[in-house]
Amino acid sequence: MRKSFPDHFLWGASTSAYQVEGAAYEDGKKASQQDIINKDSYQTFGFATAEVASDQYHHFKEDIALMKEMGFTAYRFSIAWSRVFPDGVGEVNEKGIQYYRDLIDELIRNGIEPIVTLYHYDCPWALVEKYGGWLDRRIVKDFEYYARYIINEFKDKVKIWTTINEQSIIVQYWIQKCYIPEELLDGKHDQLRYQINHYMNLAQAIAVKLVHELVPGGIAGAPLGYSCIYPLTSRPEDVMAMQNAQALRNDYYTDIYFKGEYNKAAMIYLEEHGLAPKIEEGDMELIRENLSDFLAINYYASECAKWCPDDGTQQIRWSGVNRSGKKGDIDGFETHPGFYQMCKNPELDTTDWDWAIDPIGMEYLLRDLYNRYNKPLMITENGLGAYDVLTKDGQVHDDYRIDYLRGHIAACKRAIDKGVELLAYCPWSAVDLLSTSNGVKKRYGFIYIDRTDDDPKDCARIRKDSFYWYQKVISTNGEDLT
Ligand code: BGP
Repeated sequence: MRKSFPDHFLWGASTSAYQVEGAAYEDGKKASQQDIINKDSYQTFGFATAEVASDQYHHFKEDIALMKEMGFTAYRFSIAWSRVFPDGVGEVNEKGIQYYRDLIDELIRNGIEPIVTLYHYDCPWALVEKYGGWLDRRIVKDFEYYARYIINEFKDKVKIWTTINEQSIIVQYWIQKCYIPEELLDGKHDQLRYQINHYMNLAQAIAVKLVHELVPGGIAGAPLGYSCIYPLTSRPEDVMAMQNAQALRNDYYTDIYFKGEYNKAAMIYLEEHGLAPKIEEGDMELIRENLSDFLAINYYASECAKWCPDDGTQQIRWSGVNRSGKKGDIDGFETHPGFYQMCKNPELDTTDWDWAIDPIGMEYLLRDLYNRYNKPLMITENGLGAYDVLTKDGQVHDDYRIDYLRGHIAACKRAIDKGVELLAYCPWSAVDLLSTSNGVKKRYGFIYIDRTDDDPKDCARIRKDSFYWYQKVISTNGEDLT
């Protein structure tokens, strides 16, 4: 029986294009919806824009050298659609695609396996202006055009493809992840959350199909935002609420990827509440014929659910966000009366942004997913968002991050010991980057980027304590976590 990480286990970290690259309007790149969304959150909350981010566009060789120094054998990153096709479709931007050729070649030269994500929240703005982006079914065809080009371009160099990032999170937090016009934000339009997700299911199935057709030995799967869900108490009502939450928040996605069908309990709930997506003839066949090879899991925190009666006192609401970074400032919990309500887990400590810290949750979900679908798993995100302090002598003592990662890597190891097939551990994030909803002061990286929300400074790279710790973890293939 295996009692350690397999020899070929992939160790690395993750980022996404708009959160790390910067150069938002350079060398022919045009805006993505994230350039617009982040410009707005700069004005509203003072969070950094995506214009410079961590400036990886100009620092990628330095970043890859640091990754190599840490011992990475994999790097998961995404391709910015509007860097390659500034208008979403049509003419390729030669300088844009050249950036990714250079990035991938540099990774391979350094013995680091590129794990590419095709789409990470950054729809070309030109498509939003043309027809509303993901609000319109025409995007599926345009995504296919883009994905075919990228997969074909890198078919000999990239073997592991992740498709559309975190469909589950896009449904929950759609305004941070998709540009949604003001007039659609009044609750009457919530069905569109699931409609967008249905279009993404079609696009993701097409991406899997293209990888299977074009990439010799290639494998494809979705990177899903996934949290295990506990019942608040052992009262049977809370346990049923947990099962309902599991159906709508998790199985609704994984059943599509691995069974090619929508989870029944979740779909019945959506139909009863006018939220179900419109499905056209042929859609389910496309999905069924193109199942995923693996699941890429983005896990940060576990969740907790309790019973919520449908007695007219509460209405449907979506997940809350903590924008301030002060514990307890989360502005509410997802509620579906008669189905479930999410709540704080009194057993767990949280980050400053109210994300429950729970390494055992990682072990639980790995074992649960593997038992139910029997498919290989990867961790493509996991990490601690925290305020880091750069000392006067240029160091970052992030022992809290080391504690967090140590606990989660140990949990991966226990899951492997119980027979789970885990292929990779790529936490968030390689370098500090722009958070999706909290600017750059919420940091995740092994490498500190010297900038603030207001001032991009020179984005100098500084190794944190966690950098040296992770280096040791990798060099011992996960044996030494001290
Ligand atoms: C995931 C996203 C990432 C990343 C991470 C941390 O949902 O895939 O893009 O940002 O969460 O979240 P945040 O940036 O909001 O702290």
